[in-house]
Order: sequence, then C-alpha cells, then structure tokens
Amino acid sequence: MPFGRDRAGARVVALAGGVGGSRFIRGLHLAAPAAHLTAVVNTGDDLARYGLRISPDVDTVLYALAGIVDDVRGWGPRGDTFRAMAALERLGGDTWFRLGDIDLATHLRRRELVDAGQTPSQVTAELARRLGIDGVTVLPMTDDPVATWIQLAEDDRWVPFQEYFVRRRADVPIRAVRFEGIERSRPAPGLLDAVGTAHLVVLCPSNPLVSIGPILAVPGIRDAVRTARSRGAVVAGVSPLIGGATVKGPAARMLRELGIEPSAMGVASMYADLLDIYVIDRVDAGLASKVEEQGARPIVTDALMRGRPGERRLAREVLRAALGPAREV
Ligand code: FO1
Repeated sequence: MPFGRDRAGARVVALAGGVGGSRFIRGLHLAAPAAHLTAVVNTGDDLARYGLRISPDVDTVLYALAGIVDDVRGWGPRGDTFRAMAALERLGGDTWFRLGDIDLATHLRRRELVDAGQTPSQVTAELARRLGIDGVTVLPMTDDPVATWIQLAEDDRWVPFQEYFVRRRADVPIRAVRFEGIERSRPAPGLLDAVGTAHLVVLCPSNPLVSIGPILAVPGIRDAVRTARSRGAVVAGVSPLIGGATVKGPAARMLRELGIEPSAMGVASMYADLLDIYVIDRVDAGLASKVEEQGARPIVTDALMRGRPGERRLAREVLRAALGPAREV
C-alpha cells in the first residue's frame, strides 16, 4: 500500500531497545515524518538506584527522538556532566552506573510523576511531550515490573542486567537470560491496538536476546504481531549483526554463549515465525538464500547507519520494501 513521500497515513510500529534500536527509530521518523509511528521499547534493563527508577532504553529512545542524545555514547544527554556522581563518589557512594547531571533530572521527574500515581507509559508520554517529541508515540513494552537477569557462566550466579552490562562491562561469559515478572506482565495500554492496526511492524537492529526478546516475551505481544501479519501487515526485521559482529554491544558473544549462531541468520531464526522481510548487510549477501528458505524476503544493503543520513537511508529502504515506493504526490 503506497503512501506519499512523507508516508502520511502509514501506521508503523517499531520494537526496539538500546542504542541501535533508538537510532533506527530516529531514522524512521526522519524518513516518514508524517507516518503514525509508535516506538515500543524494552524495559527489562530498568533499575532502581538512589530511590530513583531508571529506564535506560526508554530514555535513550526519548533522547534520540528529541535530538539531545550523546551520539558518541549512544545514551544519556549530549554534553552532560557528572559532577553529582563525582561528589557522590567523594561521599562514598556507589557510582558504577553513571548518571549525568542533566540525566538525573529525567530520573527525578520520573520519580515525582510515579509518586503522583502515574504509570510508566503515562510518565513516558509526559517526558516525550516535555522534550518536544511529536509525531511519535513512545511506549514502554509494559507498565508492569519486568527485570532482565543474566546467569554468569563463571559461578552460575544470577545478576541484574546492568550489573552484567555495565558493572562487568559484558566481558564475562553468560549461561542464561531470564525476564523476572514477564509472565504477569501485560502489554502497555495502546500497544496491542497499535500493532493491530499497523501497516508495518519493524524489529529494529537491537539485541535479539535482551532488547527485542523481552518485548516479544510480554504475553500477547508476539501473538499480536503474528495476527497483524496474517491480516496483511508487513513484519520487517533488521539484522543487528554485520559479518557476525555487532556495531555496538555484546549481542554476538551472548548469542554464541547461548548456543545460537552469532550471525544475521542466527538472529533471523529467532524471529522465524514473524518475518516477511529481513535486512542484511552486503557482507552477508551469501545468507540471502537462507533468509528466503526461512520464508522472508532478504533486503541486501548497507546495514550500517552512519549518522542521521545513514539512519534515514536504512529506514527509507525498509519502508520502501514494506510499503512500496513512495507515491509521488
Ligand atoms: N552504559 C554504560 O556502559 N555505563 C554507564 O554508566 C551507563 C549509565 C547509563 C545511565 C542512563 C542510561 O539511560 C543509560 C546508561 N548506560 C550506561 C547505557 C545502558 O546501560 C544501556 O544503554 C542499556 O541498558 C542497554 O542498551
């Protein structure tokens, strides 16, 4: 179903977590500014620190869409300082999870709004509004508490995600991943409607285990994507691996440690029941026939997003493959 150049009228839902996902979502918004875009974001990385609730993947998507994310780190506000952290350290505080001075305002405001009775999705909507984000609905995957835990191979101990990802710098082999609370979690309000009426659902180039995985594990979400697909929505995945490696993050190593092929195909196999389209990089062109065998249409292109132009280009290619060329209005 073609749409005009700015894709007015197209309804797109993007599932994402972390830095790569946030960049692709920014690309979608740049490529289709008039589309009805809903970002569904992983909350398994959330953590409580100093009485604050921090939602790293949601904040990364908010900052990216607001144009204020630090593009080198990929998270936190650009130009942020860490004077509060330094002062906290002097007082003996535990500061391995670095909260910038500007970033702290987000966590303090979230705390205030939650204490005033707002749900995570209401808080996210309020922060998005205050950050000047329009044209994109940012939804946490659920309003219920879900926490990703990682079992370390060294001693079989389970640690919370950020303990693995930040404190241990993801430099330690893992044995298993689990999402505490996922069974009781419900899709955030509006999420199932957005998927149910979507023309396109995108599995963004995020970690399939701990970013896309938790979202699809919220009861009802994977089925909703499958149902949407059966009524004609297109489901597209974008490989987070290029030549068996990530641009950023431990996904390839985590996959290998869990016995899943650390390649674009290994990731595609995790979405085998969902994909109509799967984007792989030119270095992985040899996998195109395997993608077809799995029942998806391979899109072989430059899967590396270099800056905003790269993000927009890749997003435009996915939109064109899924929705057809933009109708010249
Ligand atoms: N990542 C780090 O490697 N070190 C940090 O100290 C750190 C702090 C942090 C604070 C707020 C935030 O929104 C993200 C932060 N991240 C940090 C990134 C975060 O761990 C990851 O972006 C996600 O959890 C995984 O995608």
